[in-house]
Amino acid sequence: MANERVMTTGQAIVDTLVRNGVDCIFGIPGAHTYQLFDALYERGNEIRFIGSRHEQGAAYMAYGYAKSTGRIGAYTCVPGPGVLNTTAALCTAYSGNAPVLCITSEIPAAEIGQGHGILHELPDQLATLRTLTKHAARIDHPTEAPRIVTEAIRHMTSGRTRPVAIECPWDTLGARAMVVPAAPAVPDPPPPPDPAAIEAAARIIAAAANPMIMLGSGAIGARQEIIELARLLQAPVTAHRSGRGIVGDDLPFGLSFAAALKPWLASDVLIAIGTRMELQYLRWRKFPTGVKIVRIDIDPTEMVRRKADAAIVADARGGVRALIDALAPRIGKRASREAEFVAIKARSRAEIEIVQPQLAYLDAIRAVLPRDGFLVEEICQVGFTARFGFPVYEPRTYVTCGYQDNLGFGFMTALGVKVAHPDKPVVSISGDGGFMFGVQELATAVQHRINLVAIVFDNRGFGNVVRDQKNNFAGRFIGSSLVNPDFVRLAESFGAVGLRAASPDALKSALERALAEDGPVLIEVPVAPGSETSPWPFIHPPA
Ligand SMILES: Cc1ncc(C[n+]2csc(CCOP(=O)(O)OP(=O)(O)O)c2C)c(N)n1
Repeated sequence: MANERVMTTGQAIVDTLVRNGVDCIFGIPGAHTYQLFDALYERGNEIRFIGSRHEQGAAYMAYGYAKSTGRIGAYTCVPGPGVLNTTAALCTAYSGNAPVLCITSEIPAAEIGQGHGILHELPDQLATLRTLTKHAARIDHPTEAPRIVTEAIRHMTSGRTRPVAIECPWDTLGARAMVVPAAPAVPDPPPPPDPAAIEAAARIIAAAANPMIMLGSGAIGARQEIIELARLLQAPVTAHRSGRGIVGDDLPFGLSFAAALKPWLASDVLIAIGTRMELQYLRWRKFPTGVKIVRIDIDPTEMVRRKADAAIVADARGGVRALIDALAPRIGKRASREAEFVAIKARSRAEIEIVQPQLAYLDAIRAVLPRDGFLVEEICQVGFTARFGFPVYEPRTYVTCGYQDNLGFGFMTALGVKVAHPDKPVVSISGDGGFMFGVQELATAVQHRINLVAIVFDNRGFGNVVRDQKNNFAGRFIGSSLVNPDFVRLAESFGAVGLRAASPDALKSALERALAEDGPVLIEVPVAPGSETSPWPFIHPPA
């Protein structure tokens, strides 16, 4: 067969990555991965390496790359502590349905399972990786590398995308053999929608007076079809996190979840597309009497987790197209409800106006960030508010951490978003607490000229915890106040630009300036501790 040649396993892995379109890999080298890094050095024109300052940074960057593009986000790290340092990002990729590929090493092959206490040994690393990913495998010989890497990529990109991991023992990475490359991975075709399920769904939906459409990240590929469905039904569309921007907040049908709660309580059918329905089941926790649920999801297990009255196992695009085809002949042209939805949105905006100062800062960011610019949220007062208070216009441009809500993911993830979109503005918003989880990656931003803007809202504490301890524990504050560096000088010491903005207007000017800079920028926004209005009544309304 053509192209076969003698390669190390490291070379065979890198060759397979290149054949599968991986053009960038994040990571940190070590003795166990030298052979992989040497192979990356050889193929430096085809695959860019970006070194981080902590493995968690590399894995979050891979997550940001994957989440914002839908393409493979790859990272590499040493085994044992290196791989364990990436596990928060791996569980984020799992919860965010992101195609993240972890490539790591192992102790020498013959030592695995012996318990001799070899450098970086874990009791069972492969088992650990299997619990954090959709698929994990070990490469035992150079000849196996093309097949095992390709197979992992096929698993990752078929059906519900989720992270996968590959490990290769230290000595095996350097072993040589005649290697036959494999053809690039071809994802399994999505299941075709079952006509009986489509018929059941169409019957339910055609009889409904007030259907609502709910979107998750599984709906990202079906934008046109979903807008067509919303128009046909004159139905409002909402999303919780990753589904935002598919139906933009500037379309009459696109309702933030704050705006969608009231219409939800008057709904008779929920059409849930590529979503776990966290909003309905875990946040709102209220169901209108007699409401019927129609689900379209590529993950069959979702239909077991939360039962539907009609369950369509299909990709969003195929499923929604089949549904429209079945519905169109049954329902005539419906009167436009666009004015009604626009009025609901305006009322909701007036209601959320009390969430200050967060909303004013988000308005300032939205005024400057172009509609296709990226905002990476965080687990902070401004980030929570952004979920319902920051309008999103394009799919994937609002980057979240899925259901993990893991503090600190934002800034590191934003670096990966910017690497994937060098020509688009990328803004990360963090609290002082969360930002410091990844502060070392300011060095990565400067070294690799990753020109993002990091806005740090400094309220000198874990603000959310401060509020909870004040309200629920009679002000018995513990572990929630923070002593911080001067963030402007901190940024400057890394070689980044540091700015301070003490009002929404000042943030607007600072952000305009920051986006014109040729380098990463940190903008510190001082906020009086405890001064933020709680956004929680809009996210998790009282029962
Ligand atoms: C990995 C992780 N650790 C801890 C928490 C718990 N937690 C949630 S919010 C929060 C405080 C966030 O503080 P900061 O980043 O300063 O934002 P603020 O709420 O002050 O705006 C903490 C500690 C978490 N969600 N994730």
